[in-house]
Amino acid sequence: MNEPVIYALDNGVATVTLNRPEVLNALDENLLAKLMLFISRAADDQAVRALVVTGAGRGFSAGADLGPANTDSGAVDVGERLRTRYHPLILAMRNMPKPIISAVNGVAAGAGMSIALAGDVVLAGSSALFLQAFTRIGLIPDAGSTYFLPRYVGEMRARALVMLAEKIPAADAERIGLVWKVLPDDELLPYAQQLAAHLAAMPTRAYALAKQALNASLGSDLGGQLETEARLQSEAGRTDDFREGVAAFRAKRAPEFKGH
Ligand code: LHQ
Repeated sequence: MNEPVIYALDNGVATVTLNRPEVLNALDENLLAKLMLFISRAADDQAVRALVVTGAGRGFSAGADLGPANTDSGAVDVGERLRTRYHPLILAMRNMPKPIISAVNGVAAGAGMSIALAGDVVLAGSSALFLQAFTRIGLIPDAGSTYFLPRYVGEMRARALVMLAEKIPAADAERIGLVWKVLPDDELLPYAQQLAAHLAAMPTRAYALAKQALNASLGSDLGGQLETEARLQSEAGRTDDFREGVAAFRAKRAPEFKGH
C-alpha cells in the first residue's frame, strides 16, 4: 500500500507530501494520522528549520474524504472528527516553531483549503484552484476556514467565498490575498523548496517567536500586543542568532545563523 503522506528531510527542510493522488489527496483517517505524526516530528526535530507542505499528483487536497467510511451518518459525528483529527493538526501547524510553506499544486477544497491556509507562506501553481466546497455538500466551513478567511481577505470576500463556493483560480486567489505568490506549475515545488532552504538558514527561533506574536495579534488590543511583542522580543534578544546578526552587520559580513 502506498504511504498516504511522504516525509523527506533535506538540508534543514522537511517536505511533507499528501499522497493519495487517485482521490486528489482527500483526507481520510489514515492520512490525517500520518500527517499529524509528521507535523509533530518536524516540530520536535532540531534538524528541521522549515517545512514545505504539498500534494502528489494534480491536486493539493480535495478536503475530507467523502467515502462511506468517513461520512455515512451514524458512523461519524463530524464535529468529533474535527476535534480529534483536524484541530490538533491545524493548531500544530499554526504553533509550529518554524516556518511552513504551503505549495498548493492543484485544487485545495474544503478542509484541504483550510490546511493550505494554515501555512505561513501560501504559494500556488498557476493551475491551482481554491474551493470552499463545504456548503456544496451541506456543511459549514471548518478546520479553521472561518478563522482564516475573514482575516486574510476581509469579511465581505470571506462571506462570498463561503456562500458562493466557487472555484477560485490561483491568479484571483493571489489578487484577493489568499496566496502570496503564483508560480508556473513546474516551478512551484522547486521555488517552494528554495524558499524553504533560505528560511532554514535564517534565525529559526526568531521565526517561532514572530509566529507567536502574529498568532496573538488579531485577538489583542494595541496595548496588549505591544506587551506581547516586548515579552517575545526579550527572548529573541537573548538568542545567539541575535548576537550573530548584529556582529555580522557591524563586520559587514553575511550572518551565520544557527537557529537558536
Ligand atoms: C474524492 C474527493 C473527496 C473522496 C475527489 N473524497 N474522493 C467534512 C467531513 C468530515 C470531517 C471534517 O470535515 C469535513 C470538511 C470538508 O472538507 S467538506 C469538503 C469535502 N470536499 C469536497 O466536497 C470536494 C469534493 N470534490 C470535488 O468537488 C471535486 O473532486 C474537485 C472540485 C475537488 C475536483 O474536481 P475534478 O478535478 O473534476 O476531479 P474529480 O471530481 O474527477 O475527482 C478525481 C477523483 O477524486 C474522483 O474519483 P474517480 O474514481 O471518479 O476518478 C473523485 O471521486 C475523487 N475525489 N474529491 N473529497
